[in-house]
Amino acid sequence: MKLYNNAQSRGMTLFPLLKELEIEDQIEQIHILYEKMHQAEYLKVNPMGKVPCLVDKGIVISEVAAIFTYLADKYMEKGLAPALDDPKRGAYLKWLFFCHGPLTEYMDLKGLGVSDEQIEQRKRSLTFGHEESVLAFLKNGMQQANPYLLGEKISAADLYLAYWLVFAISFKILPYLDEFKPFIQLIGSRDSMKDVPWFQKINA
Ligand SMILES: N[C@@H](CCC(=O)N[C@@H](CS)C(=O)NCC(=O)O)C(=O)O
Repeated sequence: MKLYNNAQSRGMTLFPLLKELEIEDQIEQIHILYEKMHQAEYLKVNPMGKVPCLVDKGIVISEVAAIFTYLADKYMEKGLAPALDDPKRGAYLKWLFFCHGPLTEYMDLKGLGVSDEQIEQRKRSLTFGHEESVLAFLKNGMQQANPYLLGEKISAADLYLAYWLVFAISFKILPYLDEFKPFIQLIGSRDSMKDVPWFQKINA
């Protein structure tokens, strides 16, 4: 497999997953400079001109959540994805796609400094609705985590959510609420997360 990526991109969310799946040695990492992403050579791989992008035997998978889902399913025996007939599969997909859609849209708009008034005016068409819904959804999920989102076993959704949470908290896009702490500390204590700088930053 080839993973087209850039160390300053959201593609870094995938590294803990590769470590947990123990497949780092099966993936050729291809570093793409931002200046090259919209040039013909890379557009042939991903016409969106974006990273990350995974290519597995000619199958092209762009979009971080799709890559999480694809890899966790491909290596299902590693236990990071519930089986297709496992009732936990619904919550698993919900969390992966909540992170990919509403949470990242919210983070992008907050990071750009879009005002609360503008968000309020567009709340019906924004995928996250409004800020209180995002915070309430996250708090509720964290409170119900036992200790992971799906219960006793960690999943790829925990890795993806924890990465985005610590990133957003580090950049003061989200507050570091008490409700988040047990979950963040639990995921942050894993070997696969030790190179993720945002964990150290929020605890500094
Ligand atoms: N929806 C895509 C977004 C990917 C994305 O926006 N990647 C950025 C880096 S974080 C990128 O490649 N930017 C290059 C560009 O737009 O020129 C995903 O989640 O995978």
